Amino acid sequence: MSKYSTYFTHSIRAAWITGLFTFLGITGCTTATEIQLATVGDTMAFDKTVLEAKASSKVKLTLKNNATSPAMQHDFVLVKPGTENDVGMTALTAGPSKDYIPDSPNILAHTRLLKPGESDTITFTAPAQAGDYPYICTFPGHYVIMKGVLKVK
Ligand code: CU1
Repeated sequence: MSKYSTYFTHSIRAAWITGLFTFLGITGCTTATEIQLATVGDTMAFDKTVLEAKASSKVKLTLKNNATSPAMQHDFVLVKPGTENDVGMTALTAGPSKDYIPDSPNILAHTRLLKPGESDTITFTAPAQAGDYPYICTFPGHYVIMKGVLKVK
């Protein structure tokens, strides 16, 4: 093997390794912020009303519905600042066939609608812009009091 071809082989290997590390950095190696959220008994309340995440970071969120009453179905719907009432009201027209989750550009992330005892885990990217992002439960009548804020820093 000539000097030139050895050099060539080495640079290919170096480029491949650099590429691999870049790939890992973009995908798996950045750990997601894990958030455990639950509902409180048979009430219309989340157990945490303030959550935090870094801008543009990966968030893995689990919502557990701790209710026992069949009437207490809940979800987690993250919305753009100032749109919680609007999304809460359009959820009513979305109806049960859509699990009261409307098609809205104001919704940034959401779990499915959970019956008592159920849980759902979602992963999403936190907004790139810092700010207070409201989250609500869109089951009819709940959003008025069942809400919290994701603080993006
Ligand atoms: Cu709810």
